[in-house]
Amino acid sequence: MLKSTKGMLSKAVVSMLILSSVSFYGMSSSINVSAAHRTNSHKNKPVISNQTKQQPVKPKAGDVITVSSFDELKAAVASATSGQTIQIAANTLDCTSQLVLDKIDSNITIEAAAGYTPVLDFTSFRTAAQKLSPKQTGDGYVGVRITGGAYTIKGLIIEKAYDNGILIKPNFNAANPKDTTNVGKPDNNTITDCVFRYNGDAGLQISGSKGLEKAGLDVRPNNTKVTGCVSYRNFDILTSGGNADGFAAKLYLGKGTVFSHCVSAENSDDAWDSFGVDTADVTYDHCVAYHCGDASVFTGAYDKANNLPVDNDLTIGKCSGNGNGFKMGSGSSKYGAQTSGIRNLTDCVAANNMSKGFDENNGAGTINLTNGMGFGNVKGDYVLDLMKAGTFVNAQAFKVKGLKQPQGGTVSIVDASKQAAITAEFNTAISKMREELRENKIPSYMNFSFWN
Ligand SMILES: [Ca+2]
Ligand SMILES: [Ca+2]
Ligand SMILES: [Ca+2]
Repeated sequence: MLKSTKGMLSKAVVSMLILSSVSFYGMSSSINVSAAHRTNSHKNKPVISNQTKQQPVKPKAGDVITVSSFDELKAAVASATSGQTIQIAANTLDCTSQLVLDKIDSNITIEAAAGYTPVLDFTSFRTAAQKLSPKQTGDGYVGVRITGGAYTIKGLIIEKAYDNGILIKPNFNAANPKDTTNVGKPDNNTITDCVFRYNGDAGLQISGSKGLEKAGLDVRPNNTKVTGCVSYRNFDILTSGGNADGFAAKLYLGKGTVFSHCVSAENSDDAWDSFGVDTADVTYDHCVAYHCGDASVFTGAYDKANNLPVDNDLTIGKCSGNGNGFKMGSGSSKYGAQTSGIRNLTDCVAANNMSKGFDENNGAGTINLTNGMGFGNVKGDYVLDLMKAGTFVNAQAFKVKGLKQPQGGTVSIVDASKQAAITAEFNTAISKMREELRENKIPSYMNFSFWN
């Protein structure tokens, strides 16, 4: 972040009077503490006025810290230690700056408190950032920035950041490229049951750093597990929609990236994008890539034409993104050699994307697929001719047009008599998800019956 942004934002934060309660629940003892304090005197951590002992309580491992404002969340994130859980007991947090999670092997959980679905709304941060940098976003403007490891984030809606909703990526010190003191170690992070929407770049991005690579430092994010997440209507308006994927596990990715039960829908660019990931493997289990890259979504015309309620949260603008579903790699480029890792897909659907459904994007490597369904993808449901089929079972498409099978693998065409029922079951699931999202609920997992 630019220094001037920091100053300006912290002034806004400092001017707020926080009246709220912070509670620490110990494993064996339970201490409820009320705090009514001004953040200007205790900017970095919530000071606990303990009702029984008059000393601040230092939470022990295993404690749950409950917060109900963005300032409290930031303070708790700064003070939390291994084994602690931070619970958010609020349905909306007004996020005035970036949330940085930078502890190495943190073993810290940030989650919704029971009965809440917290929306981390980054509008305030975005508005300030737009004033400072109206033509360009960047890592400093991401909503949640994870350079640390072993964080678990669960049950949150992360929206309206100027750049990514969440970015998992090491730090690079451009002034001193060999400096390793603050690079971070973005391994073993777990993102569960979260929603990313209306952000100005990919909803969730997981990347290494070009600068670190050039400096010969191998710090690529390993073992990111993403489960039950929905990423939709993200749109990088400043770059005409060409970058905002739902899930971008791309550019110098490490090992062990797994997406399970995730849906990527109506993003300006691709549903999933693994451009420039070298030999890294990526797994997609029960994932749905739906209707990405459609410019009419971002004018509002699509909703109008389909009798959907007006989406007042949408970023409106001119979009010319790519619109692939599962974009699994890339050819050789300035970001490295042609991708050559393994892609594992189980029970995955790519539907109604404006470009290709299952797409190698000039990448190679092995594809293991069990149960794939592709339909309505404008430039072909499967375009995989440079990939080798490992296990390749029950890959289905609605039409032959544009189809390119992997080497040694066969895609079958769904009988015309069965296509309407598959479409109907799928559309019902999408409608249900839209309804849940409108009500600020974390959508239920999709499970389809049409594989056989
Ligand atoms: Ca970005
Ligand atoms: Ca693109
Ligand atoms: Ca992309």
